[in-house]
Amino acid sequence: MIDCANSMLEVKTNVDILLIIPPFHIRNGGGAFFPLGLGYIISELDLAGYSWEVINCTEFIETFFKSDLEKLSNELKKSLLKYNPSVIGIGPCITTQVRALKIISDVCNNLFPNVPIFAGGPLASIENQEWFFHEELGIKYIIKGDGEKAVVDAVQTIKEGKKISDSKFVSYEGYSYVNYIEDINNIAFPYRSFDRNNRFSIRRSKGKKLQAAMIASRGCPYSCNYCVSGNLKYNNISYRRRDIRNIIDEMQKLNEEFGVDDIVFYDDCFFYNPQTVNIDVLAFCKSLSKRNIHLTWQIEMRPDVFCKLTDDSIIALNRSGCRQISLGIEKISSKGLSFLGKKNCWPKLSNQIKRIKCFSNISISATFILGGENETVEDIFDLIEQTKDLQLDFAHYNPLFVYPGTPIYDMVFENEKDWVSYILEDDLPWGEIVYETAILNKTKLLELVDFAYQEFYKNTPYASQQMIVDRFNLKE
Ligand code: B12
Ligand code: SF4
Repeated sequence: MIDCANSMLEVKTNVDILLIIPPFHIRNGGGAFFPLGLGYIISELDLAGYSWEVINCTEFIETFFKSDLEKLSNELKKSLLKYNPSVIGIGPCITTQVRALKIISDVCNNLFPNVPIFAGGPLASIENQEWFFHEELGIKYIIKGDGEKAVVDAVQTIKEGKKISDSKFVSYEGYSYVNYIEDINNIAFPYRSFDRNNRFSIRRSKGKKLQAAMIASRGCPYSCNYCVSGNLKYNNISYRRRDIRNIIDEMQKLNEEFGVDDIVFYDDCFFYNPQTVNIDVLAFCKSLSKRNIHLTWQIEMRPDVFCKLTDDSIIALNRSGCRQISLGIEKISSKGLSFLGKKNCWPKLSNQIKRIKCFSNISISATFILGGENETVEDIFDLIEQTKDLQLDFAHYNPLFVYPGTPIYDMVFENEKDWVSYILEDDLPWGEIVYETAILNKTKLLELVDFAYQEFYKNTPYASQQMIVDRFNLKE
């Protein structure tokens, strides 16, 4: 009996590619769903007829505390031993995952010394950060930029018995290739499963509603000083948008085939152009209304674009199911905004929010950044007071974080490698680099973030809701 059980355990599944999703350190306001980028890659693998399996490390741990990292190592080993992969792909990788990525790469390199391993995602696509994968993680190959065609080609190359470096889409020391799909309408929709409880690309069940995430564009045409998205340029082009028809086809498919009735668009800029925003909004809403699909949706918008919305556009958005607009306001003072590389449209913004609340059901949420060059505690108190007057439904506060690949990184660090030792030596496990000054250090900024949440939510109807209390760490 025992022998039989052991031999059954030893049966391994052959798979063309094993995909490993690195975990997050979940902190207040955070969460994780199946990454769309990987969903896109899986669809292309399916079309090409390659087999794949996913090990989703967000299912093993939710923090990067030492005990959780040990658990990650153990659980990953157990899962990996079930497979016999031809190639391993790790990603999407982002900077905050350094601690977890070190463990994942160690475990993979030890268990599969002869299997080609590559990594991809935003961190792999940042210029001058290849060294992190090669030197810190011992991963020889990375896929920069759009992964769909590159991953398929890499698998095909291996299956043909060649070396992974024979694929021109894969970068390694001494060779760099940035993948870029010019027409993103030609990419298959991301893989989703029909099962309501399945983890594939369904964001969450919201009461009776089933919520999924979508992305209608790639990148951002702006380049704010603190943000990676706008500074990731593939072939010098930073923004591509799907056609309206293609976007609505995916919405319809989600609604009709999967029963999704609420969509969160994770685009950096869904409507990005202040000059044409009303034409763009009306065209999108008209096409959506014509399809007669009954779902609600939410988008993110830049405040300068939002301020240009006319009454007609607001009515059209409301009628076609837009239930929330999330604004990246970040700061209110001109000094603070100019440090972040953003425009000030403050006086118009507060009127526009009031106008929208007056004659639509659209909720408005906004993000704010605390900290920055010469910012004082008084500046932050002012910001918090002003955010309370804005009639926002939700507010999110974060300290200013420093990411490699951004102008603010170059102001803070001398060397493109310094961020890794900072993160590994930091007393907090979350993998973030807080922008500190002589006036506002990390501890003070984090205290102020907590204070901002307390202040904003204390007089709102949400203050008594357990989910909000837990999520924003509110004191009851
Ligand atoms: C949705 C999203 C989230 C979701 C999480 C998604 C999830 N999986 O659970 C949430 C809201 C939780 C989130 C959180 C965070 N996020 Co985020 N997020 C995004 C966002 C807006 C969209 C991602 C997406 O779907 N893109 C669309 C797909 C198609 O693109 P993609 O992911 O890049 O995938 C392509 C390639 O990268 C590649 N690829 C992807 N995966 C893989 C894997 C392999 C093996 C290969 C080869 C290739 C490959 O191929 C894909 C298809 O072409 C991006 C911005 C952006 N525009 O991408 C930021 C972004 C990824 N996030 C970022 C950050 C910084 C964070 C946070 C740290 C923010 C914060 N300070 O709280 C947190 C981290 C979470 C935590 N708890 O600590 C940064 C990452 C930058 C970096 N330095 O690495 C980005 C780029 C935003 C930015 N403006 O700078 N995020
Ligand atoms: S903050 Fe927003 S607008 Fe600015 S570069 Fe990033 S995604 Fe674009």
